[in-house]
Amino acid sequence: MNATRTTCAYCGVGCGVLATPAADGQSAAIVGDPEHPANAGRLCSKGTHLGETLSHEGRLLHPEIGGKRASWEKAIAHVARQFRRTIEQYGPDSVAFYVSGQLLTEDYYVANKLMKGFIGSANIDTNSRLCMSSAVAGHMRAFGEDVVPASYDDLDAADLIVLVGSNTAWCHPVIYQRMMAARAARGKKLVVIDPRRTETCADADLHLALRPGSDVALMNGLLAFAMREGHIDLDYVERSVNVPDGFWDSLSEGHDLWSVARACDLPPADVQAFFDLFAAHPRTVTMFSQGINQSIRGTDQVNAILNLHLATGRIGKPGAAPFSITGQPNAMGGREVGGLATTLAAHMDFAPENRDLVRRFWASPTMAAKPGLKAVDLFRSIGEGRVKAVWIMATNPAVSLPDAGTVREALAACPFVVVSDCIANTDTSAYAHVMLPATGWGEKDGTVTNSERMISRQRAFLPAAGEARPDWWIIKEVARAMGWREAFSFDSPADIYREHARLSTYQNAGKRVFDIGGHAAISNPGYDTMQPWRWGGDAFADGRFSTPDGKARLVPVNQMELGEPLRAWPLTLNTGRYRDQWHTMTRTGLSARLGQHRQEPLVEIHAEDALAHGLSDGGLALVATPQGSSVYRVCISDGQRRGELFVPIHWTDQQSTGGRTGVLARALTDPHSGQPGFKNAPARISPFVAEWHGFLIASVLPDPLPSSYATKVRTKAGWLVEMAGDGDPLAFAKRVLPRGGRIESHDGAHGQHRFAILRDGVVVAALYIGPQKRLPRREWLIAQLGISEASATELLAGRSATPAPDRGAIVCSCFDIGTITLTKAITNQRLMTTEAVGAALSAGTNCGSCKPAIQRLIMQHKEAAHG
Ligand SMILES: Nc1nc2c(c(=O)[nH]1)N[C@H]1C(S)=C(S)[C@@H](COP(=O)(O)OP(=O)(O)OC[C@H]3O[C@@H](n4cnc5c(=O)[nH]c(N)nc54)[C@H](O)[C@@H]3O)O[C@H]1N2
Ligand SMILES: Nc1nc2c(c(=O)[nH]1)N[C@H]1C(S)=C(S)[C@@H](COP(=O)(O)OP(=O)(O)OC[C@H]3O[C@@H](n4cnc5c(=O)[nH]c(N)nc54)[C@H](O)[C@@H]3O)O[C@H]1N2
Ligand code: SF4
Ligand SMILES: [Mo]
Repeated sequence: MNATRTTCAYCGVGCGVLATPAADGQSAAIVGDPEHPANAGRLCSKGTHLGETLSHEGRLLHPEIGGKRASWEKAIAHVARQFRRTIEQYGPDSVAFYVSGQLLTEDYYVANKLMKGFIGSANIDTNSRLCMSSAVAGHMRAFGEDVVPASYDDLDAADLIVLVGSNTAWCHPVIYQRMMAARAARGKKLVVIDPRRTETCADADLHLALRPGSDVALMNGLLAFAMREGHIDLDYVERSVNVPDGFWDSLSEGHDLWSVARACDLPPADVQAFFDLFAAHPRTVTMFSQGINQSIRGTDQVNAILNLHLATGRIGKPGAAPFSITGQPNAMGGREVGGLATTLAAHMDFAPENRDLVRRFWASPTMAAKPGLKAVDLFRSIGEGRVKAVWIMATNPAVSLPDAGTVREALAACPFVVVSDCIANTDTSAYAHVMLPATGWGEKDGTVTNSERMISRQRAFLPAAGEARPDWWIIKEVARAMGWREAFSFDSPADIYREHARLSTYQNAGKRVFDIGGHAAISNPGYDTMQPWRWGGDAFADGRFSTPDGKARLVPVNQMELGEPLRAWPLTLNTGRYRDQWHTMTRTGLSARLGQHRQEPLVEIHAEDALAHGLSDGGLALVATPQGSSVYRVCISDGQRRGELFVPIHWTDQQSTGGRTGVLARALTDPHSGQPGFKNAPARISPFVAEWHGFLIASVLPDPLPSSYATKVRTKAGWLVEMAGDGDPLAFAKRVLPRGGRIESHDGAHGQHRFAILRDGVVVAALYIGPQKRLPRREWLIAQLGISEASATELLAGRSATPAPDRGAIVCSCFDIGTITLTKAITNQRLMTTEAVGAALSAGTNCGSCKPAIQRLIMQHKEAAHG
């Protein structure tokens, strides 16, 4: 069968993929598309293992009303009726949509048109509010339009790349690899600004582990330095930038090197080194993401970066740009259609002339008059009973919104909740009155826009699972059932794309850069064969911006007060992502290979803090904030600053009783963008005490997992469950172990209990309980599941009688290579580059996502050898 050209389901890099479906219709061979400009054939670990996430396991296969199977006809009529009634009784602002940067542009366009143009409310917001709304607000303030003035080519052309609040090596791995390739070829400089030492720092010239939330002080300090040392591009500023009165005066005091170093808690020499690098390399790209956006001063932080680039003229030139990199595959498409409650459509806001224009174009009977509720406020309104019907599409707010506990209470109290998802059981679907099955990646058709404004096609290569339907189809059917048949008579994604393109150009006359009118009449075959293309070209290269006077604006921003930690909450909680998991794990959680990289949610902590709080590496800890608490596995890390904790965002009720980061985050938001400050919450930590620790390896899981801490991860032949609990371990074993031939051993003196269950001589489960430090290593045991010739003594010992060398924690998920194997090879064979390691062990030679980790092991070896 021929491969289908499509685009990766995950991050905003937007890599091209070639997918060849297998005969079973539930898996596919996946390789990078060598012709796609974003990745030229490369894929990261998540993209590489997409094929393992396509099975129908866990899929929602038909509509449900009140938990019972229903026909599409009934489900659509029911949703339309409930929304209509609510609107008739309480007005259009009593209903809402909460959508997602993981919808395709066509889905997004129809949802936005229905809410803003026909229901007549702007209560449609998206999870992009949690993701890059501060970047949007910053762009609007500085440029007059939300345009990202950068491309991946700029990363190739730059002499200096500054990564601010971005763990690129894990979150945008293919971009990271591209930067590293250009660095190897041309020796460009790399600076990473992040309180944590992440793998992104593995090959950096400079890492500034600044105090969290002090980025404005650093950027303003650099701007003041540039002013003092003559690095301001006066001609450019004169021609293209509007400077408010007093702007420069405000930078003349308190921005000397020492003040900046103190505010950021950095060595002055490091700050100076950064400033000198900036001064020496006019071709600078500053790439930023959640360390900047997810702050209660996110918009100011964005503008501090934009100010720097505008004042030094480092914008609109090859290799010189501020670059807000997007997280989700279609965060940019969502901006284009106006999916945020605060924008209208096609890069227009709610100014009267824009409202009028869009109203005429849509022939809208009831155009929304004003911006709608932003995500956090939207869910607050649901909780207060003002919003009475909500439709959630392609996002999991019961996990991902801040103060997720209160969000759940709001959903539980909401009279009518509709959820469109591909997966049946999510933490959010637990609250749904109606569930609508959406087609997933590989089954749906449409377009997405990546971080650099490149529009690519996603194409179907698999049949829809069960009765699943594309999101655009579901939304337009509900719109038609609500009475707007004519306006929603779309027959295909191509129909929708053409209308979207027509709106972008309708009476635009060069006012907005977003104009894809060239595709207003694209034919169906033209749409089907569309090649990846970038809109907006070299935006702002002519020094003209989308403001009335054509000039960009410097925005005065001040460093917020950071204050001292409170006695009750002595620590700061930082949250973020793991290399091999995607958000709430509904898809990456299906892959055994991706599950190997991090098998549990960890709380990373500095050794001295661990000591001070009585924690040991590998033990469990309770992390608490004023909002809530959850349990994590302790990981002592020299990459953490003192006083700071880091936890991942991925774990949900579906995988774990712990690691519930959503309940810890505060619902505090940036005043301009409404984006929550996810990266920074006051916290405390204490040991989580349990009478026993254990783990279960099983081909089928017991349900529910009856212990006070349990977290599961998929393995090749089943599951690994890490657990801790109180009470009699033998009674516990009885409850969780499946039927079958049982072998067991007990060492009462050490509190050790070991069990294995065999059926027809095949290992189906094994359970080990004891004090945690004495538990056997997992890898060998995991490999015994489903095997028939395992020996009883070996199983109970937890290791082979002729043990293979221990690999250590898996680093390379493509070739199953662990830290210990790598470290040994680096030391014994003197492998001093990632290429040499690749040649010797293959590690890092497939997707390359683990190269930064390998690089770090090489650096550690060099440091040890020299120190
Ligand atoms: N593997 C993987 N990749 C993903 C995703 C995923 O779930 N998994 N999700 C995608 C999405 S939607 C997004 S939005 C992106 C996010 O991509 P990133 O923004 O790169 O990811 P995060 O881990 O959220 O946070 C980045 C870094 O910000 C740092 N930070 C925290 N506070 C501060 C601060 O005050 N100042 C500075 N300078 N830095 C700070 C954190 O320590 C962290 O290392 O990733 C995308 N890619
Ligand atoms: N504490 C903390 N919280 C955070 C963050 C953080 O850094 N810290 N980051 C925030 C950010 S940047 C983001 S982007 C969010 C992400 O958070 P979410 O958007 O809640 O996470 P996902 O797991 O991506 O949810 C997507 C859902 O859509 C479903 N889905 C997938 N494809 C389709 C489709 O085609 N159609 C439909 N209808 N459904 C589909 C999936 O099964 C899944 O249930 O989390 C935010 N929350
Ligand atoms: S970098 Fe990885 S996750 Fe992102 S689009 Fe490319 S292959 Fe997909
Ligand atoms: Mo995101």
